[in-house]
Amino acid sequence: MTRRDVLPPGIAGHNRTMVTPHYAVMPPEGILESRLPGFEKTKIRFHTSPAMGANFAQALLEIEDGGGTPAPLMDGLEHFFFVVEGEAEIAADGQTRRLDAGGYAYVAAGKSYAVTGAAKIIWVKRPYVAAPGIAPRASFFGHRHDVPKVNKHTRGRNWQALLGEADMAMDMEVNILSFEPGNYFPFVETHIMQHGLYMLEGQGLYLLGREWHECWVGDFIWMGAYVPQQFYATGWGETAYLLYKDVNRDVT
Ligand code: UGY
Ligand code: MN
Repeated sequence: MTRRDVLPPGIAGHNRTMVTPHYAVMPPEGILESRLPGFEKTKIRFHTSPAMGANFAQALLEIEDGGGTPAPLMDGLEHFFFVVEGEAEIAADGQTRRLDAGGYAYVAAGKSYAVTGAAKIIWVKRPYVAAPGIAPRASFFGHRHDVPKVNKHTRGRNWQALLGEADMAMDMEVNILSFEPGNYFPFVETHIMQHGLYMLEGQGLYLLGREWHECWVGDFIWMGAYVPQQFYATGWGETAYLLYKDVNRDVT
């Protein structure tokens, strides 16, 4: 039983929501659903979009059994799908894989995509920024369990680079950062890159600008460019979050 099962939604939320021009903290209970053409029996809860100031869009897809995209879609964007719960069939550029929780797909810009199944899926999409003389990567699939955990900076803080790291063909990374209880960043980060963060496991305190925010499983955080950021994992188990980051491009 989770905390959310035993507390009324108003209490569980206790107004943790915060949206500023530089960052946003959004607990799941307040994120209302959208529906989109091309998706059946699917609730789409947008986490962020350019309307918030983000250079990408992120949503949680909640697909009922038998729902999803009855036909492949194509919109010129690059896409990332990560299965949080359930099982999904995801097609990328004509290739289909059945993915359980932790499975993911990268769909190269301008290629077709389709998603069906009974699942909760994080969906990231954005226009691809090409690098002169470097061919973009083709679409591909992966699973969280197959990506090595790399220890960085402090003991107990591990990174998994789902889309690779420092690959100049890519204009974004999606990483899973995991923290043993009590672990933290060794310094406050301030960087040009934006983030979309989805809490997969555990809980902690996030410093954004000058304020600390409590965050739990299912929360979304948007961090705009140059937002000072720092994290302390709290609770008794491992904490992990999925983290979008725009990288490898000079956009000045
Ligand atoms: O890669 C990152 O920028 C990461 N350390 N930031 C974060 O977790 N807020
Ligand atoms: Mn960062």
